[in-house]
Amino acid sequence: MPVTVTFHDHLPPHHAAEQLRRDAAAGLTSRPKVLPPKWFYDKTGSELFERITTLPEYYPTRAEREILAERAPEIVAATGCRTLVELGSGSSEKTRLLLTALTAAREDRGEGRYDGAAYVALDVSEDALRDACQALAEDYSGLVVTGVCADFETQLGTLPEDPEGRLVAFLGGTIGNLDPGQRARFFRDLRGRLGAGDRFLLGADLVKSPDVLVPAYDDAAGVTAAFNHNVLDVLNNGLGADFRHDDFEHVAVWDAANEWIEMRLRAQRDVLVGLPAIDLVVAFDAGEELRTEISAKFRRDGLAAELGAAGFSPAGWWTDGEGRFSLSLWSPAEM
Ligand code: AVJ
Repeated sequence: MPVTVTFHDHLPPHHAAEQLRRDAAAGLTSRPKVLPPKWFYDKTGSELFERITTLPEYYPTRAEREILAERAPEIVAATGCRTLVELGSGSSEKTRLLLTALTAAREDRGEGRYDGAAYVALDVSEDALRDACQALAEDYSGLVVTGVCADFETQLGTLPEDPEGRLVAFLGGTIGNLDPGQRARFFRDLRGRLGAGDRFLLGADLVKSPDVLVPAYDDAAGVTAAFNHNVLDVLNNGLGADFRHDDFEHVAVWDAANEWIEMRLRAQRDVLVGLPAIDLVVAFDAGEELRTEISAKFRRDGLAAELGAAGFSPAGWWTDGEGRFSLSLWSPAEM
């Protein structure tokens, strides 16, 4: 069987560079100072994140993998979909558990293992997208693989349709990086683009004791601290800035009112930083913090309320054995 990979690039030229300029200019002049977490993931940051997923303290990846390893066939059977769409080209391992289940389910129904079965990955990073799609196409020969280079917060309309149903998966707990307003907009936008036969599979980390949560974001080996500090290199490399790692301390705090973890970089002394590419000089007072990430944790009823408000009905709920992480399935509600 030939390897079939198609790419569509929907990002305007210089999209990332322009967004970085905009996010840095707005976030570093606001009070408190903030940066969106998407800037963690340059090459070094993506490698550091892969190391985080293997740390003893960082349970979400293992918990989600456990659910998929045990339940992928059941989850996929509950959907009947022909196409797997992944928002974020993700860890290929989890994708494989779903794809293997999806193609096997079609074979069980007498539809031919790969007849029309398709995988679509949507990601802003073209490199990550190409690597993920190529590897999958080689291992699932005959599967139709499409890479869509686009931003899931604004460009969901670029996803190809499938009259036989798309299972749109948003895994890894990345939904927790969006604040409640961003989540509401994303869920509503996605709902508006789904047909009656489409389903939404969401991986969301669950509220638990801060004694477990905080170490997951402040590990003993310091890998998460290095991941957090790396965003300063992204600003240095992208904007010609002169941030120094040792001027800032990694901080992870549990915000009990909002039920999210915040990662911050705290200035160790008064610091002046130049960002020539945006013609900006930023002053940090000693102790002042830059918020680099929120990672929200969820409850079943809260998720049902958020998705219900966006026009989804619950169609399945699975957790790992210790109840740490959830996978939930949602259908477009009759409207
Ligand atoms: C990839 C967004 C799910 O929030 O847990 C890991 C990123 N940040 N350690 C998360 C992250 C700090 C991660 N997500």
